[in-house]
Amino acid sequence: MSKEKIKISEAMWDFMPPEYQDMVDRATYGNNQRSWKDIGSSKELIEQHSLCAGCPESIAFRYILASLPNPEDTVMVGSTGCTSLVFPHVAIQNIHSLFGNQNAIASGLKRALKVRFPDKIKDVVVLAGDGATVDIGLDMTMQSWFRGEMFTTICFDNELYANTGGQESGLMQKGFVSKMAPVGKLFEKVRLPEIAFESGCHYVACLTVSKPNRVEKVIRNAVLVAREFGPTYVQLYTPCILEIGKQSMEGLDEMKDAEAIGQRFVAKEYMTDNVKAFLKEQDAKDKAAKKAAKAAAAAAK
Ligand SMILES: Cc1ncc(C[n+]2csc(CCOP(=O)(O)OP(=O)(O)O)c2C)c(N)n1
Ligand code: SF4
Ligand SMILES: [Mg+2]
Repeated sequence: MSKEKIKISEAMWDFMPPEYQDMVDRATYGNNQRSWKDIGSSKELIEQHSLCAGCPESIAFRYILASLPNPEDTVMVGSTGCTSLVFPHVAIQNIHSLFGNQNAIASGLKRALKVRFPDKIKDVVVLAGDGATVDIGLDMTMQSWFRGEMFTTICFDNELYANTGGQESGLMQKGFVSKMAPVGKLFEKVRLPEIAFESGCHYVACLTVSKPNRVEKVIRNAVLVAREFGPTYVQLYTPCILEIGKQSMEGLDEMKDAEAIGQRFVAKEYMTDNVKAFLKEQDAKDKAAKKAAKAAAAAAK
């Protein structure tokens, strides 16, 4: 991984937008120690966002983009919904797919990248809403897991169709009444993390985005496991503050309430035994690399 692909030729430097120049100078491309802690001090891979003020999807995007192990060689696949408003602002290759088709597109893309670049690591990461993942796209989502496709699926679970005004989704909680679903949800929230694990995902995590350390860890785990073993799935609670009647500063409290013991977003992880051993090894390697980087920084002072 390096900054090679974003480098600007000297003759063109002055013509490039300042955001791009800033990215070449200060983005974390090429940094093996990249982390959510870089947010605020280096150039982020998300420029701005066009979501509602305070929407938890925006901070989720920041954490994910800061945690990807190999952003320069990652292609993200999005789908229609609030998430799709953000992709035009991110400095990562991405494809907008027809609503619900994201896992089918990602399957072909990952296979094509493997043929085209057999000696390189190319990560594919799907990021879509719950309506796209669980309702309209469920067939494509599950078939990609059954086939063992080697990419990560991330679902921004806000428990409804936010972008179209608040229709009911399979991930909506039982009894919830929204603007476009006035009768109230008649059945329990679909247990997609468990279904994902039973459908062939090698690593599954479900959590809120209230704790950046946790988000970073699961995203890194999911991408690394998808490279080596097969499909992985991460479900993140990113409440739609607009639809649940919260103020812009109330998203964090909403997530903390939802992850309390007994609530529907208590953090959980599922993985196979092989993956457990692999991640343990990976953790040891990461710790050693961090220690070496610290020692090198101290020696350079
Ligand atoms: C093929 C197709 N069907 C339906 C739609 C209409 N549509 C746009 S966004 C959306 C719901 C998105 O919900 P979700 O995936 O949960 O994302 P959110 O907006 O909640 O983040 C729907 C049904 C569409 N754009 N294309
Ligand atoms: S409608 Fe909801 S999910 Fe969409 S940007 Fe606004 S707060 Fe976020
Ligand atoms: Mg949604």
